[in-house]
Amino acid sequence: MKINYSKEVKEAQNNGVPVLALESTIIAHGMPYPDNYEFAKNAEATCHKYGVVPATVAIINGSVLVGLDESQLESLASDTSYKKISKREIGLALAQNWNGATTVSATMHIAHKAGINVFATGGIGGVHRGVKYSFDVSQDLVALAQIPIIVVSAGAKTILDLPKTVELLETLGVVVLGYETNEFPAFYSRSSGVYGIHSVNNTIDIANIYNKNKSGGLTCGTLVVNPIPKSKEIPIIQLSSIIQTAYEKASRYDIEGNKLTPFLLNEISERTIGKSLEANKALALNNIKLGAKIAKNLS
Ligand code: PSU
Ligand code: MN
Repeated sequence: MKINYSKEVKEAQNNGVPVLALESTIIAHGMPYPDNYEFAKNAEATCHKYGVVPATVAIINGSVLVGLDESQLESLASDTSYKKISKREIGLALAQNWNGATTVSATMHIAHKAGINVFATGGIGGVHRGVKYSFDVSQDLVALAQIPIIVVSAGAKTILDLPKTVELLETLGVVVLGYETNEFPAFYSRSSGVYGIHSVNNTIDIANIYNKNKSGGLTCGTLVVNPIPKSKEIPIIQLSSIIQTAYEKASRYDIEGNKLTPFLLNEISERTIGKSLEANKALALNNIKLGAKIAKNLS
């Protein structure tokens, strides 16, 4: 796979400057325009402010890009023809010259091939509610089991079945490190009532655990879950009925497969009058800050 590095990423790698991978589905399918463009620029600026070089991953015209310039970021944010590319679609996208935004699973794969070991995102995909009927489980979980990089997230949304998501992460052999918490965070909310993860209190520990996983020959990823800042949190109780309604609407309109997550996100954003969008931006930037610290500890 040919990887096209931005000049800045290439230089950073040659000079031992830490690089932080970022995904592009959160931009193309996770937020509306122009908020998503502002967010993407803010994400890059936050990386620079915290001493790491941003490497946003995307596939443009069948080329794998690691590190985007401003016009590429804007195209990703505003051009609605970008597909959502998970790990299984990488080869397809390259063979058929697609424009596509990469999900957590695809970004993990590309970042790992590009020699980057830390990746910050918003939330990971997981086991959907209604899995009993739909069998809908995100490829992100499988990628976490297979690709040895650090993923920093705010947990996963309560649009998912969080207890089953955490169980499956255990089954798949993925270590989950709660940053200053032993409770799996629920994206917009700091708490979920789901425990069964390990608490860590500093980034040096995270870097050490990752290094031990690697030297121990473990090929799984290291998942760091970082709760949303308190000031931006939306308590779970305010979200439950909105999520319930969004699922019912999705089912009425036969929305399923990879269309489901973007649909649910949009419904929630509309019904919380933008509050969820603000929360989404804040938690993603918070993850970038933590990811930057980890990347610096590793370099
Ligand atoms: N969850 C969010 N925001 C997102 C996504 C998930 O809160 O933008 C995106 C990520 O790119 C993730 C993908 O990898 O959705 C998972 O999609 P699916 O559930 O179809 O696997
Ligand atoms: Mn799915």
